Amino acid sequence: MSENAFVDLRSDTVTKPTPAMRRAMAEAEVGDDVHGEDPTVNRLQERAAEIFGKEAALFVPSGTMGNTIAVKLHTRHGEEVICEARSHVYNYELAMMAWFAGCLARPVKAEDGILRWRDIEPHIQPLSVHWARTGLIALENTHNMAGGRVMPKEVLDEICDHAHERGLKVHLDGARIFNAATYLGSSVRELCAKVDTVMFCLSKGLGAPVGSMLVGPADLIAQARLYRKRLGGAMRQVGVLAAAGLIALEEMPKRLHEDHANARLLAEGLAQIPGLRIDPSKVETNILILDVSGLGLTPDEVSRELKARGVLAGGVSATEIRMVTHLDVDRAGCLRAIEAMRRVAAAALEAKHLLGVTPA
Ligand code: TLP
Repeated sequence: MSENAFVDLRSDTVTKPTPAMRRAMAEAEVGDDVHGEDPTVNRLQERAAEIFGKEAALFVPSGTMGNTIAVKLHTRHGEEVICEARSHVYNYELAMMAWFAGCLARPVKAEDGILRWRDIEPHIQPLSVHWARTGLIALENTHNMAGGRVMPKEVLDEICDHAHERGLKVHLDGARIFNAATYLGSSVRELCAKVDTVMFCLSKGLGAPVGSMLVGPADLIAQARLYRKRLGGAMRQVGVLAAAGLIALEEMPKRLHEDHANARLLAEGLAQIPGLRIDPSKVETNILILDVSGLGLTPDEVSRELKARGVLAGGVSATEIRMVTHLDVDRAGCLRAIEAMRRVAAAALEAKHLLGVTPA
């Protein structure tokens, strides 16, 4: 990375395709995927199904579309979807489950974002004179806005077992499921063995420029293909994108541990800075969420100051900013980010002192 380039920690969505991806894209064999004739897309779908140990997979343009289709597949209009209160499907998809599937989210808050069966069970409802029926449980692993926390396999399995006993399906928003598997030293196949459908992103930590996959039973994926068309997501010679996706899927999971180590390094450095609050032991994967309220600045003000010092990060609440490590940020970039934050914090605390306010 050049000295003058920004250290971009806003998200792992900002990664640029690698040279190998660009070459594969240029050379991709293509066909009309609406007719199922794109060999590169077909290979990507087959490999995704194989790697996850499910019957079939569908290439979709975005994670949001994958989740949207999954909610629609498992529910009927007027049902509820149980999800964690900070989940992406509830907070960051423009009320898509209401708009497309006619469902209401039933958000349940969980410590560290990790829902357990005991949190979910009291919210399961049969259809009654007042209540809407629970149609689906939607989980997220890793949990983005809980700071990339990992849901352990036993927790996921327990939810699936109980849900299935009750006749309920479980969809997993596994946008970053490879990060979860890396942290647990497990495979995505093992981790997702009991969920009914899983969406994962090729375009985040795995570095592809575009694309996500929805994986599950063949009959549901066939139905998903029709919903994708309705949403305008059926594409034509899309093998040019799937070619990058194949490299993302086959090669990139191997390096995610580097992003995790960089996030931990970042968290440990930031934890030393007066006015900031973060517990590095809770940084399990590539996301960290930092409380900056002790500086007497808003997250937007901190982001502006960081940007002036060559570091990009974004606010995620009234008091917190999020930093995400990825392919295009190395250890040196993380050290630069710590130094930039040290200066921002020192200037903020100095200003607070001059105004006669005691630093937190
Ligand atoms: N997350 C983005 C933003 O939308 C917040 C990010 O920068 O982290 N599930 C999860 C858990 C996600 O984090 C995201 C994107 C999605 C789904 C949606 O994926 P896309 O952006 O491909 O629609």
